[in-house]
Order: sequence, then structure tokens, then C-alpha cells
Amino acid sequence: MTNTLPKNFLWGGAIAANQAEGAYLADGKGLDIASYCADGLRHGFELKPTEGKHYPYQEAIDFYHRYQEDLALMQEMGFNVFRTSIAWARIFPLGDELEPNEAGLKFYDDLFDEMIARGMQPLITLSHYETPLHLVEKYGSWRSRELIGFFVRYCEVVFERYKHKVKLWMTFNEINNMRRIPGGAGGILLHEGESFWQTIYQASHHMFVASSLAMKRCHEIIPDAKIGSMFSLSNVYPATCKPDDVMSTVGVRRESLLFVDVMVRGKYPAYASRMFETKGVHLEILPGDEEIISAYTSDYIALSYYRSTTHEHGLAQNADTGGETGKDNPYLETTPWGWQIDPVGLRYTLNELYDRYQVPLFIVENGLGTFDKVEEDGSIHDPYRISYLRDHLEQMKEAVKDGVDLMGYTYWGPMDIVSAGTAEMEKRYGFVYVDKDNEGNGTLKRIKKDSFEWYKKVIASNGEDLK
Ligand code: BGP
Repeated sequence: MTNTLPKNFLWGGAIAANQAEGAYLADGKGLDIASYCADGLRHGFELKPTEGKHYPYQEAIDFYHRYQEDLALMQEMGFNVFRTSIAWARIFPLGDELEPNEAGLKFYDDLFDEMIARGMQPLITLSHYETPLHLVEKYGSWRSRELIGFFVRYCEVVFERYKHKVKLWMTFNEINNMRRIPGGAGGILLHEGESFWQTIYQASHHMFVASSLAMKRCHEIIPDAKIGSMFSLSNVYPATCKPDDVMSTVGVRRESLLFVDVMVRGKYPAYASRMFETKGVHLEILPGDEEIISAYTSDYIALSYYRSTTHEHGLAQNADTGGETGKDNPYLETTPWGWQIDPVGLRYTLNELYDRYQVPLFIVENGLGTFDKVEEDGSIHDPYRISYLRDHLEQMKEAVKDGVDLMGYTYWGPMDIVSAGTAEMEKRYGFVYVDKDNEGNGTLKRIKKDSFEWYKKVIASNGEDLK
């Protein structure tokens, strides 16, 4: 089969600062929402530590001190891009200061230099489930418009500092998870009696304005940069062909696509009024907000895709870090975490998005999180990960043949990291095993799994060799 991917296709992996770096107070870093989170950002977080509790993100996999070793392994696989995030609280420990923390800035200087020296373009998320804790305590996080100014100040500082090193940016990780994981996505802890939807959409509106202003400043400071927005877009199908199920599924999908519509098309979609009315939401939109949102839109769409689910009319829909959770699809296999594996859904989703928006797409998260076993001789055989990946890459290539403009693919968690959803270490995604368990025991030693050599071969052949 002839290769379908462009020569400059970006191949790599993706992590987030909070799930990998550890060193949660090193070099002046402030606390953030991951600091006192014991059960995963899906379940919220604490403002103060509880004695005796294990907080897995505090040490994570100690990427902060071990990134050279990790990036050397990524280089060996041939990565030409590496996605990570900047922990906002390393740069502004409280979030509302006027002056940044030089030691935090220096860390990312070194990290980005190391990536570039090893042939990887940095692909940087400005906020990946890492709101500084002080902003939550003092301002109620993104409920407050004041965060717009704090975020834009932080963005300006990092754009200026890294303008010669980082040309690929994205603003908020999985911003549409404000609907289902507002603690992680926006640092929102709901108060008793508060109207959930009112808070969520008002906070999201502030994030839209902040994101657009960050895009404006990015283009002014780094004219040759691309800046996108990022969404969780695992797929949802109607559970049956009953028209009510089909129509209701359109509604579920629109709850996510609303975020893409605003950030890519630059305005609230026509269906938003009715959606807000049904949910009792009255958005406060200040003069000038709509102009900002419309003037500064995303250069590309970054997405995570892990699985699919199905929906039927009347089903109470939910979502987790993998995307929507509805009714199981009888045609698909399921991981031990209940995530249904659907490679064709990836092709479907890429086509859906490209048809609708016609801007370049970038798969910045996809992967299989599951148990791995270290054999007595130290080897780790993970054929399940290879087949997950092979099947998804095949479908990704089909989508490119369908005409989708795809910038690249970064596999989620190329070395094992702490899960965002559950804070487990043993939900492993990596091509590289990290010796640490759920309780925090282990040497942190890195060990290659079988999938390591496989992905290396895929990259070397620019996706041609998927055997
Ligand atoms: C996404 C997040 C990531 C990541 C991934 C896998 O929602 O952007 O941070 O962790 O999901 O989820 P989990 O870690 O829960 O398996």
C-alpha cells in the first residue's frame, strides 16, 4: 500500500506536567489542583492535605529530574514532536502575581532545549488540568473574570520567553470536559446549592475569552507559531436507528461540539440558545467578548480520542477522561477500565470534524491504558497495545485518504504516568514501563516494553510499516 501520510507528518507522544513531573514544590512551584488530589482529577481535589493520604501527583514519575533519560528514550523511538504542558504554578506560583518565578521559567528552558537537541518539536499545552490552587481558593477559579487577566499574563510571559523554541501551542486541555470534569478542566469545585450548568457555562465563557486573547498575543509575539484549542472528542453513536435515539445523540454530541464551534468558528452556534434555555443558563457576555471570540480563533483542532460509546433517548449521559460514557456497544471489545475500543470511530471522528470545520486536525491523545506484567527476565510483552495502536493508525491513514488534513499523532503517555481519571499508576499507557505502583512504591526505573520497538518501526517508515 502506498503511504498516505505527508513527509512532514509529526510523530510522537504526549504527557502533562501534573501527571509526570512530580517535584510539586520544587524551585518555588506553587500548589495546584493536582497537589492534593488522591483519587484522580475526575473526582475533584482538596484544598488542604488530609493526613495519611497518598497524593500520587506530588511525585508522579519524577519527570522533573529524569526528563533527560525519558527524552533519550523518546528520541530512540524517532519522535519528531513531544507534547507536554507548562505547569502554570511553576511560572506564577499563586497565579495572580505580577512577576514570574525565574526558576520555573528556567526549568522549561532546559526542558525545551533538551527536546530540540533530540530532534523533537515542543508541542505545548498552556493549561492541562493544572489551575493554581490559590486561584481556586481566592477567586473560585474560572467563575471569576479576573482569571482572564491572570491567564493572559502567564501566556504572554511564556510566549516571550520561549518564542524561539516553541512554535506549536494549544490553550486549554479538553476544554469541553468543563461539562463533566469541571474540577480538572477548570478548577471548579461546585458549592452546595449552586446551579451546576450556570457556573460551568459562565466559567467556560471566561475561558473562551481568555483563550482567544492568548491566541491574539501568541500571533503577535511569535508570528510563525500555530496555536490551537484542544477537545475530548471520543465518539458517540445512536444505540439504535430509532429516530428519537438518533436525534438525542445529535444533542449529546453538540454538547461537546459547542466548545469547538465557539473556538474554531468564533461564535456560539445557533443551537446554543435552546440548549442554555433548557439548562437554565443565562450567560453574562460583556461588550467586546463576542468580537474577541470571533477575531481570534484556533489555527488547528487538537483532539483526544480513546474510544466510543452509544446513547439512547432518555439515557442520563455522563463522561470521564476517555470521553462520553453511555450504553455499551455490543460490537466492540472493552478494556479492564470499561473503555470500548473503536478504531473505525477514529476515522469517523476525523471525518466529522474536518467536514464541519475545515481546519487542520492534530490527534494529540490516543492510546491504551491497561495492566502490564513484568516477566521474570524483565521483559514486558504488550501485544494488546500494539494491536490497539495498529488498528487506530490504520484508520487514521484511511481518514487522511478521505481527505482529512492531519498534522500529526502523539500517543498518550509514551512512558507510564499517573492517570488523570483515577490517579492510578497501574493504568499504564507507555511504551516504557515505569516501576511504581498505585501506593507509590517502586524504583522509578524505566523499562522498554515490546511496543517500544514496534512504534519505532512505525515512525521510521512514516506509518507505512504497521505489521
Ligand atoms: C485525557 C487527559 C489526559 C489523560 C487521558 C487518559 O482526558 O487529557 O490527561 O490522562 O485522558 O485518561 P486516564 O489518565 O484517566 O486514563
